[in-house]
Amino acid sequence: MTIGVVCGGVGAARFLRALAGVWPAERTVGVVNTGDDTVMHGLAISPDLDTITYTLAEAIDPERGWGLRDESWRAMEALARYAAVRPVGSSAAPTWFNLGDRDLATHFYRTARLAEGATLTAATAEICRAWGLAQRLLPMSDERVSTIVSLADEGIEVSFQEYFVQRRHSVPVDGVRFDGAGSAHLTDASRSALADSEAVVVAPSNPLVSIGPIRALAGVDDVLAARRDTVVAISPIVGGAALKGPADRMLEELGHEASVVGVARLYAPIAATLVIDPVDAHLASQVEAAGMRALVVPSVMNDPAVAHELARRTLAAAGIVVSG
Ligand code: FO1
Repeated sequence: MTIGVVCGGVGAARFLRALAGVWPAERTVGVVNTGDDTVMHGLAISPDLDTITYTLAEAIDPERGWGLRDESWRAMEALARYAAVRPVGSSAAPTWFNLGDRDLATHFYRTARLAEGATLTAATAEICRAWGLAQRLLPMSDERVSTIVSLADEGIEVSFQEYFVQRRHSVPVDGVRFDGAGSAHLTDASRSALADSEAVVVAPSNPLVSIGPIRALAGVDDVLAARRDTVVAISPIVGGAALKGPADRMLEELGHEASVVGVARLYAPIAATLVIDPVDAHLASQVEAAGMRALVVPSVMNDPAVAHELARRTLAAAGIVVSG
């Protein structure tokens, strides 16, 4: 009996960490967004998988929310020498995407294993084992799916990291698409996690660019819709603002409401319950009008006791009662 968790990055990582307090980690499976994945310096980088791995290993940098704590940046500093001689038109030596010295080892390993013919699922399982994780983390697909963002002011499309990191997600967007999603497949393991788990939780991640790429894969919405009574989503929008990142602005820019009601309209087809924070309790009836049961529970996970209770009540909403 497992719990499946549909995951983006930081919010999902924090929820999985809390879930480990109420549900056995070895019976927890995360299906993780890989639309943010990128190649830098020829290295395969999977930010959401790594954010979750490092968080569950208690190795994440707590302030940044990505990368390793106590990190050093000697390789990035050394790269500046080459950035200075890079010819016009070359993308060699990108210095806008920061890779810490110890974090590089993860990307070296993943890249080498993929070059040997391993799947991303296999490489991820090995990385999780190296970090001592009991949870199973699964990339949503072993095939490449890339989140592409249209920038309203520049009139161009860029990769997710060019939007998120290079432009510090501070520019307006007027479109998002998931390149490759039409032909990529949900892995069998991920499909089983969504179809066969006792309950599925949609983590408090960006509904458009973290959960969106997973839902863009054929069959995902159908699998979740078929069991929607045991699917619980946690709103990443609290009081009209994103817990982290640009979800609030993105929702508005792309024609949705930046509120728990907007989130409910997106998730109603696949989940019966939306967990909303008490600051949004006055919107519960509108969440219900959008087709979801509203469960009011403190959901800002900056206190371990709050996170623990959020995990416990989220499982209870899916019919799983755990003690403590
Ligand atoms: N986020 C940043 O804001 N700046 C960075 O330089 C950066 C580097 C980076 C390197 C490896 C990694 O796994 C994640 C990294 N992130 C960085 C975070 C990441 O790009 C985003 O938080 C996610 O893609 C959004 O979920």
